Amino acid sequence: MARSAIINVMVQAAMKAGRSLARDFGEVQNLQVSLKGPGDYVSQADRKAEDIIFAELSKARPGYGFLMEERGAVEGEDSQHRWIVDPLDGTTNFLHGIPVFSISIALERQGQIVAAVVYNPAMDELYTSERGGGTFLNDRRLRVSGRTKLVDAVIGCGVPHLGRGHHGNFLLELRNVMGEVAGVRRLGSAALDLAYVAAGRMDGFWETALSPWDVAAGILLVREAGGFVSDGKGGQDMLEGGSIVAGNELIHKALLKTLKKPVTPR
Ligand code: 2AM
Ligand code: CA
Repeated sequence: MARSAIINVMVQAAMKAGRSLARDFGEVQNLQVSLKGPGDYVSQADRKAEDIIFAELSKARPGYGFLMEERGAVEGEDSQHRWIVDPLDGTTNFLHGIPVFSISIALERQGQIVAAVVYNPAMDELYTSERGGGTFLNDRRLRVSGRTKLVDAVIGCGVPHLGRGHHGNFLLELRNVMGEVAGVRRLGSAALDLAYVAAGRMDGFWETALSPWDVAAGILLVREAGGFVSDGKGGQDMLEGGSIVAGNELIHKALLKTLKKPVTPR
């Protein structure tokens, strides 16, 4: 499969950071038993991965701006382009030795996401997407699932963390959803959740209290695989608003409706 120059740049950065994360992930298991635990080690791994991505992308496209989880916003001379990067999405999984984490890199051009890479180094799964060009898992073209009814659907979600999001609201949403679907899953990496929707592994996904770098790349993956993405109200404020709902056309619509249903005792 021929990849465009910009996707090649992003893949190279993601793979290089991925090798670093994979090495550090191997060490995490050993550190689990140490007194201090792997906490500091993991923040170092996270920062190292971000430094690699920052260096690679800056070298390949000097002047582009950045929005990164650790560095925050870095202005570039080129105001048209911005990289939105999460060097380690699924930090809690990484910390616990669970191989479900990813690197997420999106390119925004004039406020629109035009290219996306999500890479899970532990499973060597590389998701790439370019606006108008479809979504790929390694070399295979992806398509969102064809299931049409919630009753057949597996839906991913994110559980708000301690001190984040509205836990009571989440329980109401979960109660609505679990009463209507075949199964609910919780991966712990929003970027991978969206990649799994793009791959048709999960039929839909919703989460709140997210940051732009958690979802920027995943949004394009889903759309270019034929799926639909909105915020929790059905609008398009996913990056700044922090809520997201994704799926194929029918599941996305049904999931939005179910999430908002007033709760009745049952
Ligand atoms: P992270 O691993 O980069 O922190 C899991 O539900 C999703 O929530 C992940 O994508 C995770 O990204 C994200 N998330 C956002 N803010 C978080 C926080 N303060 N603590 C843990 N996970 C957070
Ligand atoms: Ca994240």
